[in-house]
Amino acid sequence: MKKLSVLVLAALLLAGCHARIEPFGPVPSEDQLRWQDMEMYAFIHYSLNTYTDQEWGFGDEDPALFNPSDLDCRQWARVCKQAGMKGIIFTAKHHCGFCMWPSAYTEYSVKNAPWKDGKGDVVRELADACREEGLKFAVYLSPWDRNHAEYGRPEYVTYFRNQLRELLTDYGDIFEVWFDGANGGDGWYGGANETRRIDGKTYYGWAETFRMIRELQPNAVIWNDGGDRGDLRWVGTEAGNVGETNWSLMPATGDTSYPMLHYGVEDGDVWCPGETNTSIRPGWFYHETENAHVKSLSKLMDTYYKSVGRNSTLLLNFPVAPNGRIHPTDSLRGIAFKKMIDEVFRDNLADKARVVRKDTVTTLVFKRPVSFNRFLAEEDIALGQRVKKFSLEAFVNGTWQPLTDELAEQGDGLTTIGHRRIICFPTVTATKLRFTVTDAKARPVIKKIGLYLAPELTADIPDSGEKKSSALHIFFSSPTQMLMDWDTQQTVTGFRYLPPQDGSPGTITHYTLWGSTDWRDWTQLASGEFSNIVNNPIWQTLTFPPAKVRMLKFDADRLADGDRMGYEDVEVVTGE
Ligand code: FUL
Repeated sequence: MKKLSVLVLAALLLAGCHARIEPFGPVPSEDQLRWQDMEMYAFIHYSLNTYTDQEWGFGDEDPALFNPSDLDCRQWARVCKQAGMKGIIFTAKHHCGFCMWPSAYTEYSVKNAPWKDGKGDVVRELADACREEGLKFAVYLSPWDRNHAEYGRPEYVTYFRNQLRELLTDYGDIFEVWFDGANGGDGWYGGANETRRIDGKTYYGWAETFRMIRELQPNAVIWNDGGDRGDLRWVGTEAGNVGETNWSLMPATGDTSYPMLHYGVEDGDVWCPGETNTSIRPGWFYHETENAHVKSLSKLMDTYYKSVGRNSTLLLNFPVAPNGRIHPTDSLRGIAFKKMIDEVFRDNLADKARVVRKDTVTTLVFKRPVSFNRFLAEEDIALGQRVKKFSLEAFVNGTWQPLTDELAEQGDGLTTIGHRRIICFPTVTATKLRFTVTDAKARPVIKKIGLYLAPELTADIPDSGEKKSSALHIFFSSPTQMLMDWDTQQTVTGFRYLPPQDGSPGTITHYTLWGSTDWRDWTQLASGEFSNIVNNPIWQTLTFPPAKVRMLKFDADRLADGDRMGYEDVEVVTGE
């Protein structure tokens, strides 16, 4: 049987080859299914806040502040695409009310900014750039508007719908409409400078607004945090994680508490999956002071496992800097993130196994011991979310060992699968893997099983070199390739390698060291042999002419033993 055999086989076996399977309970719409398959897409926060160093504008910020020197939506789209994002949701209007497109209904927009003499339209440029890069496009339109004089009165709701109509009519296909729930109260409100409270459930008349969206963009999904149930739900936090138990179901009506948002509701009566939104930096908008706090690769991977790996999508924010571009640190980190996801999931060991199935137990049997540390399962959610609990065991040296989720927070075993569930555990070497569905609402329909060996991801270590604020991040893109990157460009003059000191395998005897500023073009800095390293495993020092780099690639061209590079320590020598 060919490659896909194991997956299809598992699906058919679990599903029962002959019988047509009836859906169970609430199921996703076509649009929700298509949206879920996007898995990762980007948020872009950019507005007057970018120029006032704020997270929330008050509504009286001067449009004259909007004059980027180098605004380049194509750069945003290219970065997002290379970071594995399938679409972009743009803050067309944030709470300050400033419109990033020349709305016909207000003067508070790009048309009164110096940028392009008031003739510019950021929404248009981004929609076009997305289309060119093959990305989907979507809009964030803040219901709360701290600029508008009529906010809190019925007139504002008409204004809001008029704006929405412009966005849904003039910019092509929109895959998602995002209505933030924040309604902070005080604001400029046309000069009134007062506090206005509204009831987010009733004031905006959501049912009417939803009708309009369905009519103008019938394939868009609606994210609504403040009122009527949309097609998607917030997961109750902006930290970048959803509950490990994550049902894609919610009650059709009624209040929504944090546990419901975070874990879904097992017996909920509508399909309403979670979207995990978080920023690549601490804030949603760009702040220079956060340049050294862009999330590390290990933090981003943790976010991936706790969102996409928990039956959610990941909506990852990239702020735009005042010059009108995504900052290089954010873009490089985003690209490294995608490279690492590809690397982890490149080689599905389940393809090499014999699959044995009995009832709800699936065993993968290997001819010889294999090492792995990630398990993946996917339900065919078009037929409903069914699995409540499951277990994983590895057959190691003649005994079955339970595998537990090392990212677990709840501690009540392995729960729920849905669109995709990824379990992370320390590397085991085993001849069998046993996956048992121990509790389900209905007969499980598993459409994919995966088993992987993720490269080791070391912690981020502080760089002892010239730039105090710049941390060096080290990770592996393959068993024989180490990658290192910094937040800022460095001048590198040397590299040091200390082989394993405890006799473990992987000592590098032949190497090549490369430097780059963009992950694309690599310059060879050094190549050769570490002579006598096996008999005398001491620090090896490479020196070369000063090179300006942001990342290094260290290839183990030949190993003394083993098939994975080993090291006790490495050091980079920076400075002229
Ligand atoms: C929040 C907003 O208040 C933030 O400014 C940001 O837009 C975030 C995505 O949603 O509720």
